[in-house]
Amino acid sequence: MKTLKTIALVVLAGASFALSLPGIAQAMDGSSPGKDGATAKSTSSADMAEGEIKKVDKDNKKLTIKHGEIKNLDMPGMTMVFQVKDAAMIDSVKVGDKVRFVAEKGATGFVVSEIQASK
Ligand SMILES: [Cu+2]
Repeated sequence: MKTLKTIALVVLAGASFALSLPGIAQAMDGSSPGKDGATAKSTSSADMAEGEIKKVDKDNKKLTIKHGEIKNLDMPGMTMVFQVKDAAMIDSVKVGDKVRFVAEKGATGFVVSEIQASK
């Protein structure tokens, strides 16, 4: 009788251990949507072009940027001058900074509408 009780306990322990496995698997699955969400976020920042600040012309509110491909402008990588949409952008960068930015074609040339330091 005592032996039977011991066996029953071992079976119960085994069963609860087995039950905890799907629980762990579920917890791991549960973390996937969060990871996917992060991937989706980095996809949207992938729309930004990458570049390096070559020259800051504060007086004329212009930046010379050596940039990678700019998909929305169908432009390959090159070094060129951009105007900035907001004068404060001029103060937010310095020569040598690696940046990610969004450029638009304006009436008088290409304009940086968004810029951020890249990591
Ligand atoms: Cu260009």
